[in-house]
Amino acid sequence: MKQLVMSTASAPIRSPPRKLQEVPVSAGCDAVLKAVREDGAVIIKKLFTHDQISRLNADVQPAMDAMGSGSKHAEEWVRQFHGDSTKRLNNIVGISPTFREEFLEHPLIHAVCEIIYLADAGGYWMNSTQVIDISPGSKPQPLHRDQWQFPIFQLAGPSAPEASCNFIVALSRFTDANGATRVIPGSHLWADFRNNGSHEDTVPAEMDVGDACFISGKVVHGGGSNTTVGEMRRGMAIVFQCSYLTPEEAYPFNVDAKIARTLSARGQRMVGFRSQFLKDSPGVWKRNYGEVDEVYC
Ligand code: AKG
Repeated sequence: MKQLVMSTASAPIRSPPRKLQEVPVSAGCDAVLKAVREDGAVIIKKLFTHDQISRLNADVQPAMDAMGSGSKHAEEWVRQFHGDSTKRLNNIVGISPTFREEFLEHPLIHAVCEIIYLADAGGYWMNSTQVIDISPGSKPQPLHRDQWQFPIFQLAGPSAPEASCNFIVALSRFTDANGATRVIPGSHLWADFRNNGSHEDTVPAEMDVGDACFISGKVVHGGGSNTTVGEMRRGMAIVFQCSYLTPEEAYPFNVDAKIARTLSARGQRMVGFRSQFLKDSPGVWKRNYGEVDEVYC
């Protein structure tokens, strides 16, 4: 078993690059993890084919069409985070057969997650999957680190285990102008994670359809502003986390058990239809001290 490779405690200090590194999907997980260890983010070229992306887009389109833009949340900062004219669709597992059968089973995604989480935490599951449409005229999303959902990790500094990681897949082209995700390379190494830097420090994750920007939960990033007149930017965030942390999406309440039964055992574990057996522990997310799969799967 390889040791945790996201740890950055002894990484040499280098000046932040003005462009994210790109690796072909064929380079494999060592190349992905090397780049993310250096910069906190990396673009994986052609993680998915155009055919896979167009089938996924077709699966989610009716739900995206039925959905209004912006947040109904009372608090202003949450509305800003959501984006006034941004659409955010969850439950892609329940909605899209293409996601369930192909995206959720991608070998490189699991190879990367296994290295990050197995030696360290003993297990991982999905935090959320969200299709995000950023409309023309949208302002930039406030900069943040994904691990801010788990405040103790914000206090634990750059060499702490990786709470979460995110594959942001380009379901349309991502350009500087249409709202490509903005990242501050190197910000996963900053000593003080209360500092989210500024938009001037960011670089756009420009991508072709099917590429993915893989980011550490420690790196500062956010959706970009869409300054185009008529070009929608569509991305999908697929977020994983160690399985001792509570996911954002309450999958077992969203995904029908009939659909869950069609998933692989690993797919079921990703969405809470199986128990989570962590390192050096009798496990969590159980029923009668046993596996939940006896009931659901
Ligand atoms: C978030 O919603 O937390 C994001 O970081 C979204 C990034 C994007 O839409 O490019």
